[in-house]
Amino acid sequence: MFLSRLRTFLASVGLCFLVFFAAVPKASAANLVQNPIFDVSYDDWSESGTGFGFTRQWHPLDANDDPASGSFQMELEPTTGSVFLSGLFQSVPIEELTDYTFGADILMPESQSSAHKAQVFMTTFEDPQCFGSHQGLVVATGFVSQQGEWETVATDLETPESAQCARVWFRVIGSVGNVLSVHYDNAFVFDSFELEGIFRSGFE
Ligand SMILES: [Ca+2]
Repeated sequence: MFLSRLRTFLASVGLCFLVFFAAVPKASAANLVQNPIFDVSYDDWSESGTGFGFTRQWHPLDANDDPASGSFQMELEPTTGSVFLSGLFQSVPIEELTDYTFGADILMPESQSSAHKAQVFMTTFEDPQCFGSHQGLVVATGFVSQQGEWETVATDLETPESAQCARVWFRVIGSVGNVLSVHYDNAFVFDSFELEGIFRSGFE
């Protein structure tokens, strides 16, 4: 639960944080994702993918056990082999030649096939609205490795020249013979430099 750990860390260094930001007001890390915590819906996200018994819905289960918030759930029942399905995405404005840190909290409930996988990935576009073809760059987090508990997956994206927009995607890989059920919560895309600035400020 990357974001909750980040909040705890920031609370513990609150004084340094305030001093630092009084001096350098621009160094705040803003999550570029809209509706990242799925309080009541998955509004601001776009649906993708059909077939193989695929369904998607908002769900009251929350990564931070907050009764006032929930998560996004995807289910998949493959009928043949392994099925890759990217079921939800959001376009975010980004700058070229810049490092971003992205990811989400993912819950793979217990008693599922070990062949079932889930991750987050990003693609970049020259078009400012992410229209047209992406630039050929696909960067993915690792797959969740546990069942029955929320796990944060995250990695870095270095945007190519001319990139103006990026899409963050939720992807699952299901195996025939089992229903795959995955929850996503607390999605994030941060400018890596701004994020590191916050952590550096804690030690000054
Ligand atoms: Ca939530």
